Amino acid sequence: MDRYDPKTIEETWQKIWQEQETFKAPSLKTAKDNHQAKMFLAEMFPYPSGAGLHVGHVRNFTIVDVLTRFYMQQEMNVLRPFGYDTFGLPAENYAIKTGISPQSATETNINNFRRQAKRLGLAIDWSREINTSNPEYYRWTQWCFLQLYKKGLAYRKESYQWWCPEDQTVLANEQVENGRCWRCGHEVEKKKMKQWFFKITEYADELLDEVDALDWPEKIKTMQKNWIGRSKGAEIIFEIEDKKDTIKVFTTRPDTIFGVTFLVLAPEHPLIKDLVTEKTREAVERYQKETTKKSEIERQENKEKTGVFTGSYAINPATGEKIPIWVSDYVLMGYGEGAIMAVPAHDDSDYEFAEKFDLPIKTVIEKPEDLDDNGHCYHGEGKLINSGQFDGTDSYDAREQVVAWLEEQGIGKEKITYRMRDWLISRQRYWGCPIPIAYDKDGNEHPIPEDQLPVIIPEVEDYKPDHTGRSALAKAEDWLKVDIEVTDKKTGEKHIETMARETDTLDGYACSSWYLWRYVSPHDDNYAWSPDAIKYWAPTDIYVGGDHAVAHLLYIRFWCKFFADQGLLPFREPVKTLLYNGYINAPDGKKMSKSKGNVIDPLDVIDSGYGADTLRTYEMFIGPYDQDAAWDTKAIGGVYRFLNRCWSLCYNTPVAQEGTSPNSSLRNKATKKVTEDLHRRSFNTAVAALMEYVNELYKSGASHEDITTLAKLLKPFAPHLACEMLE
Ligand code: ANZ
Repeated sequence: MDRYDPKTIEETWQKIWQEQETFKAPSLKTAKDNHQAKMFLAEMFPYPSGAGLHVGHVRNFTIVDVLTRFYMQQEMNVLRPFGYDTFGLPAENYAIKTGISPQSATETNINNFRRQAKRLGLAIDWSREINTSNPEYYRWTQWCFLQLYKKGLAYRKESYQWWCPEDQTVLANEQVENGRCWRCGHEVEKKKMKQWFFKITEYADELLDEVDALDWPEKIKTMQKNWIGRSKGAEIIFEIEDKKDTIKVFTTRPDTIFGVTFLVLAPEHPLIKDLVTEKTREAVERYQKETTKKSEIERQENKEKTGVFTGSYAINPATGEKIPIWVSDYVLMGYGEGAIMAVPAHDDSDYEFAEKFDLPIKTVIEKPEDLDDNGHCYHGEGKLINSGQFDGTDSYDAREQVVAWLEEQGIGKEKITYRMRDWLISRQRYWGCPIPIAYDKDGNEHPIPEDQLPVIIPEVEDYKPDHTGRSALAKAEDWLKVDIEVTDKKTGEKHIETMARETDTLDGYACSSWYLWRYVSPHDDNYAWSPDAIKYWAPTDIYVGGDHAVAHLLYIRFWCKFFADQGLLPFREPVKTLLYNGYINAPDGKKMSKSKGNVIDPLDVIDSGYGADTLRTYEMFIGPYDQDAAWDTKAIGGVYRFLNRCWSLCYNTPVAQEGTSPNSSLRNKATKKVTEDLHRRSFNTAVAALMEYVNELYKSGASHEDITTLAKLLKPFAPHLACEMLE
């Protein structure tokens, strides 16, 4: 061979790896007997879309691949599996449009993804491939649900869901575009429906407290903390003039109680209907209806405040003054108590609201004299003023004193509130994991017995949700009926009752909340994860992804803690080290997207003659892995020339005699640098060091040993070429 021909080399080696199962993890027995350290690596498994792989996948997969091959070279017991996250809307929408079942479209897409992943030369243990929409897998997702259900951590309650009155269907958040249905463009509404939730809030404190100790990027840790959002404050009860009802508010600033000049309720607050008067009812109801069209995000946006007066008054317990009760969408029902005490002198939102509706503003915290904030509203600390017996107290100390004083009167107490809500998991969708629950004729819930799992998704003709908002599963009449044994509470007698299945499916994030553990025993029929295998391989040592900072990465932590509490996992954190990779953008620095026509297709790059080794090495060379980088067509040519030089050095250059050049010190230098760089995951500098090494070898002449060293160091990045050189 006198020319570097990636196509032939890559085909040859991919075939050898496949035949020899080169990357199969050692069996538990072998692994335990050889006393080598274990290393469990994984990428965030992909959603196999019809569009196939993109360059972002390649970066993500190659990081894991380089580390996998590196740790194999370091003689560790390495587990590097692969899988597909296959439930979700795209396949369902495609089915609604074309009639092609999600089952069959998914299979086609997986086959395509697998073929593409193989063409990258990934060092994957293919015997461990998993697919979340395979009944062999989702049987255990349903089992996980039942474990949470048994402990009261999966429950149903009424909640609002987007609804398109034109299409008569429930919509997911991402199907609502600017307040309109993505399909027909009709304005959407919120509809109250009974939905399933996971009680993630039960673990809020632990999820928060254990973030700091994780070997995860700081920015992800901060995002998780903010998402959980623990706030220490107080719950204060306000009496309503001429009414028995009271209003409870949550505040982080009880020290400002003397400055409360009005109350504001969220438009969904259940008390509103009792507070309105004949004069205000119509305006209030109109306002409530308007609000249902807005998402929480829109409501929190900084825009002009809106609201209506209820017509009723509350009493400020500190001053005894009568204060008006208003309704506004800047107060959210799902946070705190869904009601606030407004302190316009010291809170920005309240200030804007008071200005707009001409409500009184009363200063109760003294602003430091030298403070030049130009603003109208001082949120800092200072001495209390206009606050009766608390005048002169430092605001920070006053928080506790005011709460103690209110507590004596039975109208206040300390309270911790979290921004994080319970995890809404119901989807009125066909293409998801069926929730293993049935309802008797009185509507009572019954879990499907574990020995009747999996609840398999039935085939249907039409994938559209039905007109009551239920998923297309509701149309599978035979499937809907299920016989379940029940025990009569009074007599203790057992009998079989025919019930109706739940037609909601689980949020796809439920399926990915435990897949890392399935990898240790992917085809086990007796366990979701085998106890021996989980003990040896888990937790995951290195997990690589570039998305899902607060959703998926919080959910796997929640499930891990839950299953640890059930004695089913011997660890409380699922991922030791998290690497969060940056995105690859188009050459102009913009996000790649089909509509902009700037997408680089990795297979095009490979097939243009560069080959997978060049693509892989280029994507590791493009910049630090955790930063975004722009595709550079010239630079990939440079990487190709570099691999060509490696090849020529091996095949076309007269081999130098060992000992005739200063090779051994060069060899040691290159080995040390590349190894250290890989240990600290500085992939781009490792490639740069290899380029430098090759330049040196061209000058000094390369011996067999030099070329062997070069090939070994090159192998994690350009494995096909390196294997060929080693041969
Ligand atoms: C009075 C007050 C005075 C407040 C002041 C702040 C400053 P964090 O820290 O985010 O937890 N609040 C409470 N419930 C709310 C809801 N459902 N929707 C919107 N706002 C709500 O914020 C807690 C503060 O946010 C609470 O303290 C309350 O306003 C507001 F000088 O009460 B505060």
